[in-house]
Amino acid sequence: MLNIALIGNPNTGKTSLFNNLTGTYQYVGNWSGVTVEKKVGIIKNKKGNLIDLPGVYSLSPLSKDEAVVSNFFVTETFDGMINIVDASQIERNLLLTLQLLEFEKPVIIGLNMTDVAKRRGITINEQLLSEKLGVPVVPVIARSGKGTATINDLLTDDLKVDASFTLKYGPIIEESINQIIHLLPANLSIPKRWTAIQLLEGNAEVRKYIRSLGDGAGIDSIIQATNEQIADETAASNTSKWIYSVRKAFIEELIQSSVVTEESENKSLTDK
Ligand code: GDP
Ligand code: MG
Ligand code: K
Repeated sequence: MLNIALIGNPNTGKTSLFNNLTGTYQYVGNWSGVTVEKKVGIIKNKKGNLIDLPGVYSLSPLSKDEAVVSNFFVTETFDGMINIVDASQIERNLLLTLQLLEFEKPVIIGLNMTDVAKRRGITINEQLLSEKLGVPVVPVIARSGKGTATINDLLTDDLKVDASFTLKYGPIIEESINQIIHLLPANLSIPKRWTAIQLLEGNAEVRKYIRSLGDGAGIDSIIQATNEQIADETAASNTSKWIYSVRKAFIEELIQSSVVTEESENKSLTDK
């Protein structure tokens, strides 16, 4: 049985896609310790469960929804993710996507709201986007169910990572990543590079988890020294802003090559 996480920004069509991909049986409860709804359904192709995570813009927890998602990543075992991306807001949505790809598990991108994007004159070269990110990109209209059968077909037993995506964050951060990786427990069950990046960004849930495994002060001093070095030697004021700017630059380049926006006459911001 596969366990697949459904994850994306708020209001991108997660619930619509969830309902399209799962049958009538749904388990609804709360995530442990918090009053955030947890919903699990059986995928129509019977290959496993789909877990609906709260909508978030980033993994670094500022809200209890983001804490739920970070906790899920560090404590639950799952086989892959469906990342729902709003095609009409692709630039902002891809910031989360990059953090998901860094987790080194299979990702299928469900490119949703393609009808809205089309009306706004946005054309996305899915093939190119898929090549650049190393994962399948499936255009869908979650509200009507269009394209969701393709996602269903991709959820097979041999779901695998085709290409491992790596974004380099420059010499200061890369050096710190290496130092942190050496301090992480050898048998850590989550990817070390992802963990190091999240720690450097200041993900408090990930820090709590690593501390619970018994790590001492070593990691904290690397995080602090990195923050100081970034503030001194780069245009950014701290590590998390630096990491954000590297991701942003990567996304801008990606969009320049794979997204074309035409000036359309009836561009409406309220046509969802
Ligand atoms: P969630 O907040 O991510 O769970 O998103 P929902 O599934 O609740 O969808 C948010 C809104 O967008 C709802 O009004 C949906 O009907 C609408 N919606 C979802 N998918 C699409 C789509 O592909 N196209 C359009 N036009 N609207 C959509
Ligand atoms: Mg929802
Ligand atoms: K600076």
